[in-house]
Amino acid sequence: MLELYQFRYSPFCLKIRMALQAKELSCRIIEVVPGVGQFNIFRLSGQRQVPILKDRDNVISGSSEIIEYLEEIKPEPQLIPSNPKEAAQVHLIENWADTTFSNAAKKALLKSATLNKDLRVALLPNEIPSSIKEFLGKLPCEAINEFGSLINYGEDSSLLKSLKNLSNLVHEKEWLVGNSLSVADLAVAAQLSLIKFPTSSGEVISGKGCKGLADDPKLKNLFTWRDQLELYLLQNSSYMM
Ligand SMILES: N[C@@H](CCC(=O)N[C@@H](CS)C(=O)NCC(=O)O)C(=O)O
Repeated sequence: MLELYQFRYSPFCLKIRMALQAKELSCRIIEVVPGVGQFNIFRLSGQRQVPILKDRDNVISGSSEIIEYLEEIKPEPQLIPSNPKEAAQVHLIENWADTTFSNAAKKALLKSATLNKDLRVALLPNEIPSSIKEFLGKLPCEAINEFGSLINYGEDSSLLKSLKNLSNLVHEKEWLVGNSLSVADLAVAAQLSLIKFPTSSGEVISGKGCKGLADDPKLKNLFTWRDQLELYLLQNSSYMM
């Protein structure tokens, strides 16, 4: 049985859960506690980040490497096209989503969380006792608002521009590259979860996200596309444990 070590709200872990769903692979999900739980991740994989995938004696870290491994053990449906031009497009989009988009989305979410008590509390791990959650929720914004001035969602923000470009890309076409689902779709949809959490994140946080982006009418298409992608994958999801 495959085992996925993850953080519940990590977009990189969501990317892997979506790939597992697409391939209809059964998997045991192991929730890692940020901090102490990462000692075990280091012991298993020699580095501290999630996701890691364990398949008997094989331990794979890095979401792109995990998806390449899944392509090997279950080639269908193919998430990396065989056509070299399409494969190049997929890798470029995946790399952009995993780096530039991911960093900008993380900063945008941190900014929103510093300004919004409910979001801040919802993002805390389940393991934190409710009394501490309550205390953290009450901290004055200024005390933790070091990111407050970093992000600007004005017309010229590069994050907003990229999201509008993506919104146009998915307007008439179901898939970002070619005519079928690829890792480009999964990588983009996964990082979008930080901008607006999807239904699969659970009712505590679903629909919450970055004020000024999650509710921007120009990005509505993009979130609808992501929600439809989740529904499409959900059809296969009864195997997650
Ligand atoms: N390039 C890695 C990025 C993974 C990553 O950034 N994981 C974050 C969670 S979203 C993490 O484990 N952070 C904890 C840490 O860096 O200590 C991938 O594609 O899997």
